[in-house]
Amino acid sequence: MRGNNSYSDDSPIAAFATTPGGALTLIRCSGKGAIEIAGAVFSPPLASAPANTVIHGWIVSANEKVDEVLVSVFRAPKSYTGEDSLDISCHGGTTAGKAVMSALKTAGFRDALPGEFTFRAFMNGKLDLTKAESVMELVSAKTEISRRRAVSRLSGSLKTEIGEIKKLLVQVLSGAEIYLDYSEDEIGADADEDAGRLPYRNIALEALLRLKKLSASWQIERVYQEGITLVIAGCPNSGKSSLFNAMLKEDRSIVTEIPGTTRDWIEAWVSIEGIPVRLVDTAGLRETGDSVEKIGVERSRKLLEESDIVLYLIDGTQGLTNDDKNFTAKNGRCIFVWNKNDIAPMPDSFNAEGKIPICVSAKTGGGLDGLYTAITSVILQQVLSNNEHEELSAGVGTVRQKNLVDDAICALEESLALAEREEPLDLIAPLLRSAVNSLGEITGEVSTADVLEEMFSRFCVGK
Ligand SMILES: Nc1nc2c(ncn2[C@@H]2O[C@H](COP(=O)(O)OP(=O)(O)OP(=O)(O)O)[C@@H](O)[C@H]2O)c(=O)[nH]1
Ligand SMILES: [Mg+2]
Repeated sequence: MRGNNSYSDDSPIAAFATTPGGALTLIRCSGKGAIEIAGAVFSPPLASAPANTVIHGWIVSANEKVDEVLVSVFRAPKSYTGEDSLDISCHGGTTAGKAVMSALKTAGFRDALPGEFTFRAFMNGKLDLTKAESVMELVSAKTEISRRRAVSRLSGSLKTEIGEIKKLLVQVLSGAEIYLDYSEDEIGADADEDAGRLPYRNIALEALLRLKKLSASWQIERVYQEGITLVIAGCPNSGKSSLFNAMLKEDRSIVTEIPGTTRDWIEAWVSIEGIPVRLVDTAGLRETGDSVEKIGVERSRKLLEESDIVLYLIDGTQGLTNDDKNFTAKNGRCIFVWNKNDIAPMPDSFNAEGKIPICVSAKTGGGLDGLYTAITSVILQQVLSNNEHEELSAGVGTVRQKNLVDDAICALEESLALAEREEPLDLIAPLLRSAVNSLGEITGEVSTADVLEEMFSRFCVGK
């Protein structure tokens, strides 16, 4: 429950579907009596408007014209929510939409809660939970690949995979239950050869394998959804801000020949081969008496601790300094970069901590492609056991889905272990049922009100 409103009613709701200020403002309305209620503040009459039509008219409140609008009318069950719904297209700017919304609320609509339209679509069987969650993923996708992965789930790839695995488990479960309901004599010659342990054990193993693949997919999905933090570090003047700007393709960070230019860190999101990367430029690492710079260096060190990957810049004109050599932070996650290669090419036999740096020129952009390849390969090495981009296939898209897949894996592994020890089937069957239920929760066939409310409350209003 939120205030007096709850997700689980069908009262008429309204919300802005666009951010006020653009050329048009779109207001979505849905719920019981939505068309009649909107009709009370609309001219001409709306009540008899056929489904899937667009009606031109005016929002009228207290006998005063509020705005000239287009209203798209959808009738239950053929709408996004499955309820009677309207999309009201108002004039843009900041005032027209607000005035229309105020008229709608006077007529009887209440503000929609976050994700309430999609919640209703789910409750009315319009989409399963994996699709509902992918709607949110799609809205917050940071790169083209993130978007494509979300769309794959929206079009049902995860739902299909979960459905198929669930079918396998149900087969194993019903096999076990038959043995519970009838004695072995009654089942007789048709008995599975594995009857002493677990009927359909091979099918259970196949389900387990597919579940493990799904669980592992979260690591890569998370990278594409949430991105990674890449911190550029190095001595003052090594060219960190220049590299930051070059990767961003924008003059965002101040560059000068004076060491100690960057004091406070600065960040921006970039896409590197489709992976969302939070790029952070930091103050050059050095001992300093300047109190402002000192705070900057402290912040740099803290950011280094939080980073997923460090790009450590070596100033080509200086070579490897003692400060560079003293740099110990997380070398495992550190990519060494030789900068200023345009004026100071890297000597042939050079290495830093046994690693050959990537040569770039932040000034000319030379070598950046090689740097992107190195970054991508480190990211993928961190999240994948092999070094290849996984094919775009069904993967889990949220922590909730991943946890439920893991619950199913645990229950299934335990049931297989019990079967191995020839424990009775009446101990094994409940575990199999629990695995089936976990999969049902992923798609929403089995769900509780509080889980649903928690999930949809993370959506934006109007979705
Ligand atoms: N020739 C050449 N000069 C570069 C290159 N990268 C940076 N510089 C120059 O090096 C100087 C320092 O560059 P910055 O990007 O400000 O270096 P920084 O590491 O951010 O320095 P601090 O913020 O002081 O720690 C500037 O004069 C840049 O123009 C490069 O690839 N080639
Ligand atoms: Mg700088």
